[in-house]
Amino acid sequence: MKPFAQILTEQGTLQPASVLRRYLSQIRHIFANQRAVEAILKSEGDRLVYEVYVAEIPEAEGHVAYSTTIIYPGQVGDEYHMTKGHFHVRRGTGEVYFGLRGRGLLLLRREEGDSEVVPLEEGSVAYVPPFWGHRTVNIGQEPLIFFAAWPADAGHDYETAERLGFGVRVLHAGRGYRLEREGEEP
Ligand code: PAN
Ligand code: ZN
Repeated sequence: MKPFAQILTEQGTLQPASVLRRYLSQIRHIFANQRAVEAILKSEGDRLVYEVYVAEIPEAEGHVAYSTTIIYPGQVGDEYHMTKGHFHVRRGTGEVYFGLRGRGLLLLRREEGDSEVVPLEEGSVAYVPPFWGHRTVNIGQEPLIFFAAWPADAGHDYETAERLGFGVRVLHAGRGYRLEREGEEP
């Protein structure tokens, strides 16, 4: 592979890149309020929750993979739009997130059970240490756009994240947000 440079646009897209689009109908089970999911699907048809532009980097040892993610603003019931979230298959691999636009939170958890929440917003850098599963939430009113870079052979394990959850849910409340511990739904 030869060195190269590429454009990261104002809108947060990378070219060339493969694009993954996550619609509500495909990721409906990540949200707590299934009645709200049904209501949206019924009234709007479907909804684009987020998209990921993944640079074309070989998934091989030594390479550094990177992407941009755009999470569109919105809620499902009271819960803010968010990514599916995952652990890396190779658990001992970390990741760096760099906020390009908007306001968000990064939810992190370890399989042992502890969880953390850190801000991710324009101009901020968040570090995902090895062994921490991670999910991103848009708590603002504009798209949350961030750049991420990770060891290209890390792999993505969505199943464990789905089974364990992230310990907290991020809900709209008044003019801000509130964190609800999972399992404490009213
Ligand atoms: C990111 C994420 C991206 C989308 O590039 O893959 O934000 O989130 P999900 O993969 O959980 O749908 C990353 O963490 N890569 O390792
Ligand atoms: Zn990751």
